[in-house]
Amino acid sequence: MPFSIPKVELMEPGHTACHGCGATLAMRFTLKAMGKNTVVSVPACCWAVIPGAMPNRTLDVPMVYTPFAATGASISGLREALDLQGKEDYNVVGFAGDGGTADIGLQSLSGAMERGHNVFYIMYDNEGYMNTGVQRSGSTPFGAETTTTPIGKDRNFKKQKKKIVADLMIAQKVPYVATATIAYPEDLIRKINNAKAVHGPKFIQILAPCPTGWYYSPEKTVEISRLAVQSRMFPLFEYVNGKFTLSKPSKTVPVTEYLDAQNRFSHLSTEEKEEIQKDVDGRWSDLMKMEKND
Ligand SMILES: Cc1ncc(C[n+]2csc(CCOP(=O)(O)OP(=O)(O)O)c2C)c(N)n1
Repeated sequence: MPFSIPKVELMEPGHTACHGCGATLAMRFTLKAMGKNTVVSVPACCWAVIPGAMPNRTLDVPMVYTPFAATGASISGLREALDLQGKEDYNVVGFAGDGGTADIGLQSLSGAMERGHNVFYIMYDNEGYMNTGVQRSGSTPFGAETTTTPIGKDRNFKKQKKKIVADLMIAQKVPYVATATIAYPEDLIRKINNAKAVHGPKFIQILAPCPTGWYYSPEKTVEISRLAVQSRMFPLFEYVNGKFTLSKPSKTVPVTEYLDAQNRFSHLSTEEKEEIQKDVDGRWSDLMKMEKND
């Protein structure tokens, strides 16, 4: 297969992200696929500080800072304003964290998708409120330690399961929905290109591992992102106008390989890890059924 990652760089060196930040790679690959005619709207999140302080900015495309809850509303307005100016060829991209998407921004996202604006909403999923100090979000998986689910003597890890926003978007029949991760940039870029071919709202959830909040060493970000897919903790799929396609990893590994690579899960017992494996297996068979039923 020919190398398909565009050479264009719309993210300059000099950003202020932590070493090994998966969200930084998510933005870099997203912009490579989007191209120069792109406007990005970013709410309060790590990406609100990663571009650097004024007058410096690491992005070579216009960027709007938007209130935490308002990414969906912001991209709706940007789209309509650009269309009125005859700039239909500009991509309007909301680029928000999982807290800003699964929790506080969910109604705004859902409204924008329902109104049918021709926009992209990218949720970079680092599974916690990382910018403010690693608090749990609705998208934090079962079993994770965060600063609001600290282990302590009560073993107070997150007891609820991950809220999967891509599933909510499919339930809402958004015309284009996909999951992706930074270990597979060609898959991510192909999905953005497929999304571009769909006129209407598009939602992509990108798993973006976070060494600071998942408690692992920064050089392991790509490896952990790959393990998320191979362990099926984070399945990759695409849903285009009602047609669902699931990517089957060429190599599969038990969830313990993914869990044991990060200290946020280091307190889990064998039984708790087995519970996670069972849950992952159940979801995988549900996704396989979804593909068959299409
Ligand atoms: C209304 C409102 N509440 C709280 C905050 C404080 N705040 C800023 S960023 C942030 C966390 C964002 O988490 P997430 O969306 O997951 O993105 P990440 O930081 O992980 O990149 C919070 C709570 C805010 N800016 N506005």
